[in-house]
Amino acid sequence: MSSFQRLLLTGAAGGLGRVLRPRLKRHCDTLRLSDIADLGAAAEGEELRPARLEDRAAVLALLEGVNAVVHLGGVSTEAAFDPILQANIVGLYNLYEAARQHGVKRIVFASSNHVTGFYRQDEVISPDVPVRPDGLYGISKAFGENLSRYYFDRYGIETACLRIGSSFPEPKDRRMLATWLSYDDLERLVLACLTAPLVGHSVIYGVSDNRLTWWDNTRAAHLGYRAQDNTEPFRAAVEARQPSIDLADPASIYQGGAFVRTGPFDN
Ligand code: 15L
Repeated sequence: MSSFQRLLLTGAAGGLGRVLRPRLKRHCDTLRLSDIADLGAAAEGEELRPARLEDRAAVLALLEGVNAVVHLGGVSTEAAFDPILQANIVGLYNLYEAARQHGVKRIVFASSNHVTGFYRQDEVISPDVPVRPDGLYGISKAFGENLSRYYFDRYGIETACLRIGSSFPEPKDRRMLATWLSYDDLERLVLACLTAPLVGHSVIYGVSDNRLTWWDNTRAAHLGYRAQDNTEPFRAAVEARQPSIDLADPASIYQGGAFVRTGPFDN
């Protein structure tokens, strides 16, 4: 039996959206998919609803009749302020207002490790430390974490904010030996957040069980996420590909990697 009647997945045409699309379908009768990019053809049990997040009426319609939302939509990397403002700030407000109006009570929000990207790689931090965004993208994700906290405190809408590290088929470089989140662990994490009895407003780093870690997730144990993968099987290949690190490069000093030296952009 499915856990949900209808789930909404935004950003469904993006890198992680395409990974989660078939995996979430197993847990709901109907999976509603949204993006501004091409979503392809609808499989059985899927509903395609292209929508721009900054379009308030479209987002209001998008949340009608859904039990929970996995929100991956929006700008997913460092970029100019205007697109970030539209998709990640105006769009996120639209999403939470739509959730409030339709009585949707749980959202899994793809935040990012870039909310704390200006902490150093020789520090281990927990989600309780003050944010130190490494760019406009990280700032927009911090906004999302604050907005969702307000919607929990004021309206009881639960949100799990996932500060996702680097979710790719495998770690691409030495930084990702610490930040990698396998696709199977991503699925475990999202499902834990959708099904945990109590989420409240939780902030958790989305990371596998890597030997080297910069993030302490112990306070999010109530979500029941247990990572099962780690980067050790990839270490030798990654180190051979990237034999040395420039220790003076801000990208190897700070947790956000190359994001810390991206920009400025022309708007
Ligand atoms: C992110 O937030 C991006 O969405 C992703 O593409 C990666 O670059 C990741 O961070 C990372 O930090 O590796």
